[in-house]
Amino acid sequence: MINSDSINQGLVHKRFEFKSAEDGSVYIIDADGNQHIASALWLRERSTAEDTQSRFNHQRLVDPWTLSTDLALEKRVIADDGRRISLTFSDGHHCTLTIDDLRDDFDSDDGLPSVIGWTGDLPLPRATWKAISSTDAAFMEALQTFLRFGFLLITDVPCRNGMVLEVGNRFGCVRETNFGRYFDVRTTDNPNDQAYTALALGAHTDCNYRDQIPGIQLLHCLVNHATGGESTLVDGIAVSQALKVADPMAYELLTKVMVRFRFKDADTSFLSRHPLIEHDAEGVFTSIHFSPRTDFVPLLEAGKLKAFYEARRKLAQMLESPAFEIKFRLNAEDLIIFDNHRILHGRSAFDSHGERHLQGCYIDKDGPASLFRVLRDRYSNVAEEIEK
Ligand SMILES: O=C(O)CCC(=O)C(=O)O
Ligand SMILES: [Fe+2]
Repeated sequence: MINSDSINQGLVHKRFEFKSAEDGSVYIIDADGNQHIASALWLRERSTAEDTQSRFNHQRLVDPWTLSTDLALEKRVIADDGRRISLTFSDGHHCTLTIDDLRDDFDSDDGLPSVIGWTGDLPLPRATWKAISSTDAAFMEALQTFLRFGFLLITDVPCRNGMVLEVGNRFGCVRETNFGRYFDVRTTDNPNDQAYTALALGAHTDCNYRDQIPGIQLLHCLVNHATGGESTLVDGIAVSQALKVADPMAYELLTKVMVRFRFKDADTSFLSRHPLIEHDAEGVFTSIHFSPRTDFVPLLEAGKLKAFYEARRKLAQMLESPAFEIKFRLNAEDLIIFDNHRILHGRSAFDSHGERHLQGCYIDKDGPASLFRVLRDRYSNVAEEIEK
């Protein structure tokens, strides 16, 4: 990004458009009015000309690394509205780009609704299966809610065996795991996971012992006559952010120490290491991995180990605090879908004399985001009405 004073001094740009400076360079002015210089090679890579980009699949037909880094612009003509530019390059290539071809390059939300961190007072975001399964508009609204809050309660989901797969397939691709394509959550003899008991489960994320941790989980309630067994959800983004503010050193430790997670049964022996909180190079939250049933802290030097244990306790206390936790009862026909990299789930203990039966499955993390973009592009007039 360049200083906005350096070209077109004093102009306030509300629009996303092309501009060219007197020296012939091309600038892109983003929706916030920031001005970005665009090099010839950067523009050339994005050429949509038929010999460069397939019109069938939008994939490139040339290897962009073979283009010269000294490539220059011979000619540029910007349409009056600033939304289209004709370019001729020093290698003889010619193309026309519209500003929409570059929109993704300047969208920090990657075309998705902005994420909203939430605390314990959030009213449960909900939608009905009837609406979600019958109209694209209702489905898009449900996707939007899911992407913002990281979860959604879907009601009126018929209590059929395996129905959770139908809902999973609406939101993306079902991810089969060692628990099967879908699994029954009810008390069993010799449970290979504590989910299949009547014990309380504190806030946790599932399958941290996998290298590829399933991204999204669905739990569909078929029967709930149990006393107890209330469901809980906590937003890992809100809690991590609060911890970072309250105790930056604790937060830092939790993002650094690789914890070993383990799962074993007769046929399976998974082991994987993850920090409890992960963020990207810019410090933006990417995931949380927390399961006090399956984690093993490495034997660090004594002082660091104590500091880690204190940091972990702080995190755990926040995760179980009513300030952050939502508590509700899942009844028959209710289904919760949640981002297993962001939202922690749990349940209170229940009296195993009353039947409680859920069915669960996992789907890949990026399914809902992909579907949201497809629907946005298909009904772009609807998408524009959705406020960012
Ligand atoms: O019983 C529940 O409500 C949740 C069980 C659970 O944590 C799971 O199946 O992953
Ligand atoms: Fe779980």
